[in-house]
Parts: sequence; C-alpha cells; structure tokens
Amino acid sequence: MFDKILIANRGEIALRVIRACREMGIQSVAVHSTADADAMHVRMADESVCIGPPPGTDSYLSIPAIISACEVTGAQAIHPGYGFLSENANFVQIVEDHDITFIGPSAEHIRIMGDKITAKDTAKKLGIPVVPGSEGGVPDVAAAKKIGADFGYPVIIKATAGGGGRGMKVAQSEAEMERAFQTARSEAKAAFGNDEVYIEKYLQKPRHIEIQVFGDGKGGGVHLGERDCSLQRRHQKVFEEAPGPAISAEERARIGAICADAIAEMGYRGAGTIEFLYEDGEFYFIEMNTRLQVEHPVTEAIFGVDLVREQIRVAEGLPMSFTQDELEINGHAIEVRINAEKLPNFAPCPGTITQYHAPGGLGVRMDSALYDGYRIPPYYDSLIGKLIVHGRDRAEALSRLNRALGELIVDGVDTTVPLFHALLQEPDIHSGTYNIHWLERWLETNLQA
Ligand code: MV4
Repeated sequence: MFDKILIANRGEIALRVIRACREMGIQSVAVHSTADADAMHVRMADESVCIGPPPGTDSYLSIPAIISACEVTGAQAIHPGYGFLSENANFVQIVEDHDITFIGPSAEHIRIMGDKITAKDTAKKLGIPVVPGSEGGVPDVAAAKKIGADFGYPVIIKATAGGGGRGMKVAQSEAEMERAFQTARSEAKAAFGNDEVYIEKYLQKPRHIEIQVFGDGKGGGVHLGERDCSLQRRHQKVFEEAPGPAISAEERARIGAICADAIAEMGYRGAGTIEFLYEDGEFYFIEMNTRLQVEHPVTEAIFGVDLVREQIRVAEGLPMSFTQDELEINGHAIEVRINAEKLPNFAPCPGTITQYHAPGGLGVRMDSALYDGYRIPPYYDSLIGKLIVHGRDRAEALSRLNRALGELIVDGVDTTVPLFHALLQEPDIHSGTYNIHWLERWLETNLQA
C-alpha cells in the first residue's frame, strides 16, 4: 500500500484525488506554482511543494520539478489528474526510471493511443468498429482523391498527431479535396510539428458517445457504460450525461463487451475512455483517452464506484474492487461545467470570487476548488467547478439540475451558469435529441456572438 501520493495537478481534480487518498489512509502531497500558493488544493493536502513560476510550462508541466518534489517528500506514486502531464508517455517513462509509480497506464499504451493512426489500427485489430477510411497515413493529394472516390464524399482529413478536434478539415467533394488536404497538412505541421494526415468518411450528424473502461493491468478489463458528451462548443464539452439518452441496454452491453475485451487483451491498466461517434445505431471508434476524464463523476454516480480509488488500487497491483457482473446502472446523472467565462463569446474571465455558495441536498455533488475571496489566476484553464446531479431517471436529474443551479452562488466573475439555465428551457434538452452540432447551432441563434 502506498503511504504517500503526489498529485501533479491543481484545482478541482487535485481535490478529487486528495479526497480519495484520505479515504484510503494515504498521505497526499500537493504541488503548486507561485500563482497557486493560496489555492484550495494546497490547503487540503497533507503537504505541499512549490514547483515554479505561474506558467504551466514552468510548473505543472515541469518534469524535473515534479520528480524533485517526489524525491524530497518521499511520495511513492504520482497521480497526474487530467490535462498537464497525464498523457505524456515520456513523463511516465521518467517517473518509472526514478522508481516512482505512475498512477495510470503504461508509457507504451499512452504512446500507442497518442498517435491517432496507431490508435485506430490497434482498435481495429482488437475488434472495435472504426470509421471507414484510409489505411494509415495519406501521402499526397492523388492518394487523398482515391480515398474520396472509394469511400464517397464528404470525407474528413485528420492529423495523426492531433486529437480533440485540432487539425481537422472536411472535403465535401473532389473539387474541395486539394485545398482541404493541403490546409490540413500545413495546420498539422504548425500545430504538432508532424504533417502526417489520415482520411475518414465524414459522419454528418453523429453523437459523441464514450465508453468508460477500466483494466487491472493483468488481463482483467471491465466497462462502465457510456457517457453522451455531444453538447460541445469548439470541441469543449459543456454538458455530459450517463447513461446516453439514445443508447439501449442491448447496444450498451454489446459495445461495452467489445471494449472490455479489448482492454483485457491489451493488458491495459487503470481508467480509460474509448471515444465513438454514434449514428443510425452504429458505433465508430475515433480515439482513446488514456486518463481519468473531467466528466468521470457521472459514471461514478450511476455505478456507485470511486474511479480514483480504483486507479490507486490497480497502480499498487491490487485487483479492482468489483467485477463486471457486480456493476449495475442506478438512475441518471448529468454534469455541467462551470467555467469562469463571459457569454456570449466564452471569453475567459479570471478575477476574485466575492461570494461562493455550493448547492447541496440529495443527488447533488459540486466538485470545485473555489472559496470566498479566492482569486482565479489567469494562467490556467477556465474550469472552476463541476456540478453533478443524480436522479432516479433523466427527468429527475434535469429537475435536480435546475434546482441546484438555483442554489449555486458564484459572484465576482462571469460564469457559464446562465447558459445552463437557458438550456434547461429547451425541449430538445428535455427530450435528449441532440447531436454534436446542436449546441453550436443553438448558440448562433440564441446567444448571437
Ligand atoms: C469526426 C466527425 C465526423 N466524421 N470524424 C472532433 C473531435 C475529434 N475527437 C473527432 N471529431 C470529429 N470527428 C468523422 N469521421 C466529427 C467530429 C466532430 C466532433 C466530434 C465529437 C464532438 C464534437 C464534434 C464537433 C465537430 C466535429
């Protein structure tokens, strides 16, 4: 059993990990930049170490500073949270070279999934359904036009080193191919230093459905159903729910078993998310995330499982504390992301919190590192809280969301809360009939940026 874990992150996710450590009787070490000396994660941890100046590259992304903080505090393991170093295979390798345990998958699995062509190829070999498209990288426009003719337009050109929506271009016809291909290439080169691209059939109105998976690193694998994260703006999720309103129990069991078997076969360790586009009853793999995700609490709510506790257990070589047969969905959960952003343009809005009151009551969870008087630094992500509600069914979760949003007080900065009040007035939100384009279209007509 670990005695002490270092959390290489900040904000609500650092608190999330500290809470799991405390329940397990494990000491926690916070790291922080000089801008975060007064942050809640520093106050809540058992110990803290300052690791550098405000910019993330000089602190939360500084591998030497984080390794040093482990050495001086005697932490035996590092939990990376999400973002920052959580999917950096080189970091994992360095951590392990220092005889420190990385709480997450192997460097090799992170590397495989970081390269989107290798990821897709691996998924395909493991029996996961993928989007039809090129076999690997597409070298030139002639090859791209051949793919377009073979699969039919529209197609989408994606960067091998991309992910999360960066470096993608759609070609509606062969006439658009040359320009789309060259633009995708040069944007990929500029953004990732790698101009390799691949091509897929473009799905026009899919949902974003992701399957939560978990592996023990020893050939055991389970799935914890899906989350529907279709409500996004510029590839940023704003509202997530589980189970997905469009997914039947039969579909869940089928795609879930495929994913769990794949995780077992890989010998994958820890939490992962297999992302799909879902259209006309079919699942199409797009990417795998090898980390705990922001929206993991909706899965925790409906399964009654502590995913961070499980991550720590399997990192120690212990078995998961449940089997697939023991997992059962209970009700419906929704998360909304509270960002310090000013509508209608979602401009980051750092500043001082003059008043904070978290909602409570049955089925309400507020994960946030805010407190009265807290100053939100301008250097990091604008996520300042996640409100997660759980009800016996979707309608109850929605009415609980409305009630909890009404109790929440975040004064001093603009937030995304008004967006959620407005969305709760929409029939499509209540019926659950939305796809990946719904929110962008709604924002155009209702917020008029
Ligand atoms: C696609 C697609 C349509 N067809 N691939 C965007 C993020 C990246 N993870 C994959 N993305 C997409 N890939 C094919 N073959 C549409 C998107 C997409 C999207 C996906 C999920 C959630 C929101 C989205 C918004 C725009 C485009």
